[in-house]
Amino acid sequence: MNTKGFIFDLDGVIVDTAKYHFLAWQKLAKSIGVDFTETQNEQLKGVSRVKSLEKILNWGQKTISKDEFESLMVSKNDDYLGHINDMDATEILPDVPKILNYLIENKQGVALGSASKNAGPILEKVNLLSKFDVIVDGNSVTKGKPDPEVFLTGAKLLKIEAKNCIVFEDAVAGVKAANAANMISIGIGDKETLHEADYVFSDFTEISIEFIQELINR
Ligand code: B16
Ligand code: MG
Repeated sequence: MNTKGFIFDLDGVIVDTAKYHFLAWQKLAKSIGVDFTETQNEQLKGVSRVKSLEKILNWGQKTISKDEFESLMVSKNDDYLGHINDMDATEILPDVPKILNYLIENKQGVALGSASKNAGPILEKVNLLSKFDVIVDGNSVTKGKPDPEVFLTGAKLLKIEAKNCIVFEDAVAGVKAANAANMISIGIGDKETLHEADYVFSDFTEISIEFIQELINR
């Protein structure tokens, strides 16, 4: 039997928390007199909290003290936590459970590969924690996406070679990380934005079970 490792990003792939990150960062940026667009926001997707704030400060050409930096990080996360507080299973993106269940029934490795330090609580809220053999999140890696560490750690914990792993990602940084790990990258979102991925689908409703089975058989 073929065993492949399927590694799922969280924000923007399993749940639409990418919109909450955007709202929280925009509010914070406004509070320090910085404005950024939805196109610029693509650069924040998949990127750690620290790196995201560094980018925003750079866009606004702002220099702040270390203490201020820390307190802005706390404000952003508090605001974000306010958004995710009431999340439940209704916020799981369409057809994600169908694909997860198919992989589990077919004894494939299933891992989470997220940059978020809030990944565990979010998976618990939407009742998906038990679907994953392995969780790798922002608390378990030192180098964020586009570095491949998060996905290579997932493969290692699944005990599956990187070349036998498939990554689902909505972020440019995440697709780059999957490619750098020598894994098959599947972009979830816009074809142009995610053009570096091996395959791109708008969402999981476009991914057939036949395609998943074909990935398993390779
Ligand atoms: P947190 P993913 C990423 O999660 C988000 O895409 C990114 O916008 C966020 O800054 C990062 O997690 C850190 O999240 O502030 O919750 O630790 O897409 O890799 O699942
Ligand atoms: Mg994401």
